[in-house]
Amino acid sequence: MQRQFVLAIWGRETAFGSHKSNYYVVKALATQAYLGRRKDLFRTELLYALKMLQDGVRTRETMTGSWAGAMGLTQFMPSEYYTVAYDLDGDGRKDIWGSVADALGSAANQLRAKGWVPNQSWGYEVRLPKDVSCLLEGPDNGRPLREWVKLGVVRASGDFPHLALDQQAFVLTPAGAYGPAFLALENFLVIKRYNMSDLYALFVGSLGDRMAGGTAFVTPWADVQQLSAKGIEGIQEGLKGLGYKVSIIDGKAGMNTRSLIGAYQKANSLKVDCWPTEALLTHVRAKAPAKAPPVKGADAGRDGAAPTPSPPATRDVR
Ligand SMILES: [Ca+2]
Repeated sequence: MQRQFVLAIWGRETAFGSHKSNYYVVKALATQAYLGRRKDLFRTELLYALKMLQDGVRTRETMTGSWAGAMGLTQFMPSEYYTVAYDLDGDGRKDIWGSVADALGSAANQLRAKGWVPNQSWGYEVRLPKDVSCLLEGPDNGRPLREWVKLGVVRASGDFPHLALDQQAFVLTPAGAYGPAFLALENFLVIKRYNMSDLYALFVGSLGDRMAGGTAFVTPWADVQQLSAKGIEGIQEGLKGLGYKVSIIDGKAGMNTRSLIGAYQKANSLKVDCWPTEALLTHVRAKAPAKAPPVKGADAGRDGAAPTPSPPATRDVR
């Protein structure tokens, strides 16, 4: 795979090794396996972490990592150490903590295992024509890049590489109508499998491009207000109640949620910007079928509860 993207992952995960997280990984994973939202996943990782101690890969003192148990220069979970860590410097040890070659080789091996398409980019910044709006966002509306070109999509700077025209691409508008738009390719989804976040994949893809001599995004990000996770959950619940295909109610305005917001706005003759706002929440709530009144004592306070603070941005979910 192209070297600039693993370099970008190293930069994003640990600022090229300068950021050290010092949670004891066994304790961090045990906590997540007991209290976290994805207990099964973390229980498996806990067992792999214990195996690492048993196998002498790390000691009790050096078994440190993020709050979610990710370790080393490119932040690997314990199971990934056993499946995709790679001894690139050839000294007989897979040292993702102290060897830059091993850490970058391991990240490349991991991306390859997740389906990296050789010699393909992650995507391109584009300008969308009027009738290709944000509600066409996401892989479900994907089609070959040359068909997007026929619909009037142009690259923000320069032309698309000729070889890319046959590749499957989909629209990505991370800030709805209020920021740059992209045509994303399969490798965007591969980076997302490394860390399940659109903005993570965009960060890594764009940083890799810049390292390889590319330029900054042409379209600026507008200073848009972020609706709270609770508010986004309210919109997701409302849309689901109205029959929209909401894939998961998680309080995050991802591709699925943004495009459904666009569909809802279009159906209700609102301005189509695919962006969750307080006004939209009110609009959806007024339309959505009323919930049954709460039963006293049952699940008390769920709706009034303070939003759970987000954990620090680090790699745990894929
Ligand atoms: Ca090595």
